[in-house]
Amino acid sequence: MLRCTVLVLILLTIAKIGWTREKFTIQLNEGNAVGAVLKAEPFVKIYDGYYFFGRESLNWYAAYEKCRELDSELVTFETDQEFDVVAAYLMANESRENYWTSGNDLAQTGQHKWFSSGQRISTLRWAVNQPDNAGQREHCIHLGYIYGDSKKFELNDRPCSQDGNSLFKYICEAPKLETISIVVWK
Ligand SMILES: [Ca+2]
Ligand SMILES: [Ca+2]
Repeated sequence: MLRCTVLVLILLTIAKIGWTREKFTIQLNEGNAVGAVLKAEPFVKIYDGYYFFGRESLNWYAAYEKCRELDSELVTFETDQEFDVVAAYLMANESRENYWTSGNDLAQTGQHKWFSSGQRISTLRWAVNQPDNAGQREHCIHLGYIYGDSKKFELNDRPCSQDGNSLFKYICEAPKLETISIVVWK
């Protein structure tokens, strides 16, 4: 009799679980999927990224620290399209300054990677003959008008620190946005 009662209870429990539907569902989407109003300051929206243009001239490490203070990192150009839209923004604002990116080959000379992602740098935006690791001491990557006759922004490697001619402005990039949607039965 006891065994029979337990069996009935188990069957009832299974049946109850089977009837219970989830009360809510959580869904993650890339970007601002619902067009929410965002307060992005001090970051500026350019295409689908958010950037901050630091105005102090710093070595690469100090620039990285400044970005971390904003919960961001030095800019990483995952695509040349991203490089182009940021460069176009700077040109539209008539800037010909130098700006640090997250790129470097500090871990292994000649293996240039984006520090924020660890991904290899594959770009067609290097200036002619760069990166050249001039003087065997250029391990951090910036964008700027590299040569006297340069007509556009390009990438170059320069000493990360301990060089008075490598104190540059910097671009921080905010983390990618995600939208969390919670759908509730009511
Ligand atoms: Ca990026
Ligand atoms: Ca160089």
